[in-house]
Amino acid sequence: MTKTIPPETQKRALELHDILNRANYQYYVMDAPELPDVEYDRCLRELQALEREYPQLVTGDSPTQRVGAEPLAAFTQVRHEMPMLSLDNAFSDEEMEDFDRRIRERLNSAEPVEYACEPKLDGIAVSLMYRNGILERAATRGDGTVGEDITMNVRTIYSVPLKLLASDVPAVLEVRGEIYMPKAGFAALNEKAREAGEKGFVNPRNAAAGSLRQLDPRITAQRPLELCVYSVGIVEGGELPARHSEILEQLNRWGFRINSEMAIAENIQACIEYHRRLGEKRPQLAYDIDGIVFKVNSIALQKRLGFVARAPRWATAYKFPAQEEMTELLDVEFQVGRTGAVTPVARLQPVFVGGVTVSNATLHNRDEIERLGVKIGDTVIIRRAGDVIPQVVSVVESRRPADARDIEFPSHCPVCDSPVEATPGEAVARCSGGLICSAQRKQAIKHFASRKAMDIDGLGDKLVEQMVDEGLLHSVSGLYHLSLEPLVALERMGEKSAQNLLDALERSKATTLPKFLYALGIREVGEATARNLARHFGQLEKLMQADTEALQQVEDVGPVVAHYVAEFFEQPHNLEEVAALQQAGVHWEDEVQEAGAQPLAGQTWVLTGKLETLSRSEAKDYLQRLGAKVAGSVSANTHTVVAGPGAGSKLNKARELDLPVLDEEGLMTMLREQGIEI
Ligand code: 9MJ
Repeated sequence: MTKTIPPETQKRALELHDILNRANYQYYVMDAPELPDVEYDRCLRELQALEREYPQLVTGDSPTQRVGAEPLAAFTQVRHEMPMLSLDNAFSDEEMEDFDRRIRERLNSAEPVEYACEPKLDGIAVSLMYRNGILERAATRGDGTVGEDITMNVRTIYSVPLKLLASDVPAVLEVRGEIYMPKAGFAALNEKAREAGEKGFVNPRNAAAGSLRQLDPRITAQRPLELCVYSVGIVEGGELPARHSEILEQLNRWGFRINSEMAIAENIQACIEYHRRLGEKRPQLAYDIDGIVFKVNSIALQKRLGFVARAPRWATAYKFPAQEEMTELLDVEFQVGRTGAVTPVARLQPVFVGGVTVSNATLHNRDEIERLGVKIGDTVIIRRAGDVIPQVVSVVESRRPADARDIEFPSHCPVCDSPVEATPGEAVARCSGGLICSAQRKQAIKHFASRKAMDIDGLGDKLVEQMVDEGLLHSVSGLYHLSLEPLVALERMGEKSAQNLLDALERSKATTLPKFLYALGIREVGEATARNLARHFGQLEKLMQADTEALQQVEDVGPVVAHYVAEFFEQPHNLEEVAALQQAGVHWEDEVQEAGAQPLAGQTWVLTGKLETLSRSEAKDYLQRLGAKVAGSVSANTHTVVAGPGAGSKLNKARELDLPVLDEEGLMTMLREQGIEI
């Protein structure tokens, strides 16, 4: 038997609805959170507890319903009483002017027409039906006349009001808009899918569609979907403003998210200008758009203009160049990068996409080829968004030719024939040839010469390739042994540019420690890390001696970076190169170490035997304060051993390894010299 709900409980439940609805609105619609998270959670838990006690309180508009209801067996069909329209397209400024001219002719007016401008979201069009302010039904557009009932899924989206925020709303209000997935949410979702070994979605639009098509609303609830509204359908029992832009503002006050880029244009030229401006801004927007929608702003004029077939005469979508196109995968080549990473590159039948002609696209790595299931000869979809390098996003399997070939990942480097090795747990396969591999050498030299590294003017990529190919240059340090004659003998190199290059090389010798470290091209050591390393250690020698533990004392250096740095300075050929560079005259001033200088940074000390003046822990503390690591056993990495009376095997080992040994006296002297008062 259900318990009767006491009136004060009913009242409290409604109060909690209001608090939570308003908090959702501030957070998800207005991007201006008001209620602290803890308070939100507290109210939600209180409401959940009430609903557990009185299940009759669980209504479709309860804020607790966002988590997703039980799965459905199938979607039911919904007929749109007022058809959901499609839009005509325009692809050029001229077509926009034609659109405007047709409108003014039909209105028999020489006056400019005012338009509302809205980014055209690339998502799924939906209709939301509110009765007495409560969301009753959500449906997809479908074919414009019949769509699918996705109410349970739509309720999980926080920017969808379950109840409108005012009481003066029309008794029946159908609101239309787009459900979409912002770019960041899409990237995170795909990242998770990839980690789980799943396929992921091709683009945010497909991800939004797939998420809404889930029969289990609890899955939809996990997806980062948003709603943005742009028109109304059926309205009964209430009046709306006379202009489209004002209707949107009204909808916003009632609880809906509208596009913050929306603007009003006084005439068609202003529309064209808006389209150009948003086209530039497109890569920075948080969501995908495929054009701009322009609508006659006056509802009275919209009514006079009416419709042709399925599209209104009073609106058009001025499209941007497509960011995705189909083309043929002609071949796959493998490029070797600076760190030996072997990257498959798709050679494509040239195609115009995202405003440029694309003939190559990255395939990233072996896992990506597998994930896409792509073969040579396939028709593929290429995406180029903003300045991002073109990607192969999917394969059109229905178009696969009979003679499509598998892509074979090379077992040996295509440049130097050294074995290609896959690191466990890493998607990237690498050429094991190191600097034997001319591809890696070329990249290392290009990086060394680049502006943020040694900044060698006039040493472009082509010239580096030419010099390595002609056997003129074998290493980074070889740059400083170049002479005029062989340079002049190179194709397209005159005496003047050869001399300019030698002068630039000479100038580059005076550098800074951060630039030099960055120039070495140690894996994962970018400019910022190089700067942190230089500041922490002050001198190259100290950095070179540092073990991984000491390296991790540096800001932003974790175990991975520490490993790469330590490994770099363990390899004899790297040490030879560094020495050769210094010998050739590359020099810098030591860095001023950051506050709390650590002169023993990078050193490992060992304490053994009995100490008399200091306790063991005091000695350890002082050494650590100076940046040393204090270890329990002696190895070749040990910098100094402090031995007191009774020292045994550790002292013997230190002697064997010819390590510096100090007695307590010596330790005290050193500590005092470093400014420690004992
Ligand atoms: C999108 N997709 O952003 C319309 N749309 O208006 C906007 N779509 C539309 N308006 C009438 N902003 C039919 C479709």
